[in-house]
Amino acid sequence: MQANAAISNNSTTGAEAVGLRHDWSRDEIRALFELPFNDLLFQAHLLHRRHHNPNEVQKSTLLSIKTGSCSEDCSYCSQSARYDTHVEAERLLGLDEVIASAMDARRNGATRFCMGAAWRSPKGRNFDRVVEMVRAVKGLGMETCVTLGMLEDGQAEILRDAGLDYYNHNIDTSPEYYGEVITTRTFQDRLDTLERVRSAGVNVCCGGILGMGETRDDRAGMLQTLANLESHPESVPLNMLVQVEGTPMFGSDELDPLEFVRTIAVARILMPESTLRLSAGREAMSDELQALCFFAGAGSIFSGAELLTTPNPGEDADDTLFNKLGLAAEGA
Ligand code: SAM
Ligand code: DTB
Ligand code: SF4
Repeated sequence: MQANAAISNNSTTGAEAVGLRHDWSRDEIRALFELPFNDLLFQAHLLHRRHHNPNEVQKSTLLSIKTGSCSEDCSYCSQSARYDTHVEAERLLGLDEVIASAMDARRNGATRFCMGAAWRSPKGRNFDRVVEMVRAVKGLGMETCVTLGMLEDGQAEILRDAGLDYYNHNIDTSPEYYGEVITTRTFQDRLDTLERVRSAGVNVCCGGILGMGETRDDRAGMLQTLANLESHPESVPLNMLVQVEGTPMFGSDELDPLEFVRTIAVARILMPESTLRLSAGREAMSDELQALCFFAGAGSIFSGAELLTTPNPGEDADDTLFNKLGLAAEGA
C-alpha cells in the first residue's frame, strides 16, 4: 500500500472535511495492519502531523461518580455486580465532592473532566443530579465528558443544554467478538446510543479495549465500525485491558505491545482528524511504549493516579515522561 493510500479524493457528506473516508473495507484495514512496522508508523505519523500538533497531548481527568454494583456483565469490568472484585460499591457522589475534584484536576492541568457512572443507563433523580454536575463543571471553564451507559431519546439534548461537550460510550470490540465480552446489551444498543449523542450535537467519544483475547481481525473490525460511522468520533479512546482479579477476563493472554501500537497507527490512518486517547493500561506500559503510541498518533491521555477503579501513572510520572519527550500538555 502506498503512503497516500489512506487519503481519498472523494468528498464526504455532512460537516466533515473533504478527504475523510467512511467506506473502509476489512481487507484494506487488514492490509494496513500487515504493513512493515516502520512503513505503518511513518504513514500514521505523517497524517498525525498533518492534522495535529505532534508535540502536544491533551489531558483529561476521570472521576468515578458512582462506583460498582452495575447490573451489566461486561467481562473485563471491575464494577459489574456479577463478579467478586476489589471494588466496594459507592452511591452517587454529591455535587460538592464533584466540584472539588474538578477544581483539583484543573489545578493539575487537565482541560477536560470526565465523569463515569457504573450504570446500565441513567434514570430519574440520578440523571438529574448528573445534569447538575455537568452544569457545575462547565461553569469552572473545563470541557465536560460523561459516561453513563445507554441513553434514551431526549437525554443527550438535556445533557447538551447543561454544557456537555463529550459523551463517552465505547463499542469495546468488533461486532463478531462482542458477544464473547458482553451479553446484557447488544452492539446495536451501543450504536443507537451513539446516534442519539451525535444527533444531539454532542461530541462522540467512542473506542474500545485491546487485549481481551480478540484476534487482529477483531481489532480491524472494531476500527472499521468506528471509521465507517457517518462521522468519525471526535475522540477515540484505546484502552489496553487492565486485568482485574475476579473478572472473567483475568488471566487472558497479554497482547503484544507492538500490536497495540499498530492498532493506534491504523486508527490514525482511518480517522486522521480524531483525537486518539491512550487510555487505560498506561500503568503497565514502559516510557518507550508510550512514546511509540504518541508517535503513532495518540494525542490524549487520562491524567491522575486513578482511572475509575484501577491505578494510573500519577502527575509526577507524566510530567517526567512529557519532559523526556518534549511534549506539552494542551492548554498549558
Ligand atoms: N457504565 C458505563 C458504560 O459501560 O458505558 C460507563 C463506564 S465504563 C467503565 C467505560 C469504559 O471503560 C468501558 O466501555 C470500557 O471500554 C472501559 N473499561 C472498563 N473496564 C476496563 C478495564 N478493566 N480495562 C480497560 N478498559 C476498561
Ligand atoms: C474509556 O474508554 N476508558 C476510561 C473511560 N473511557 C471512562 C475508563 C477506563 C477504566 C479502566 C478500568 C477502571 O479503572 O475501572
Ligand atoms: Fe457496568 Fe459499564 Fe462496567 Fe459494563 S463497563 S459492567 S456497563 S460499569
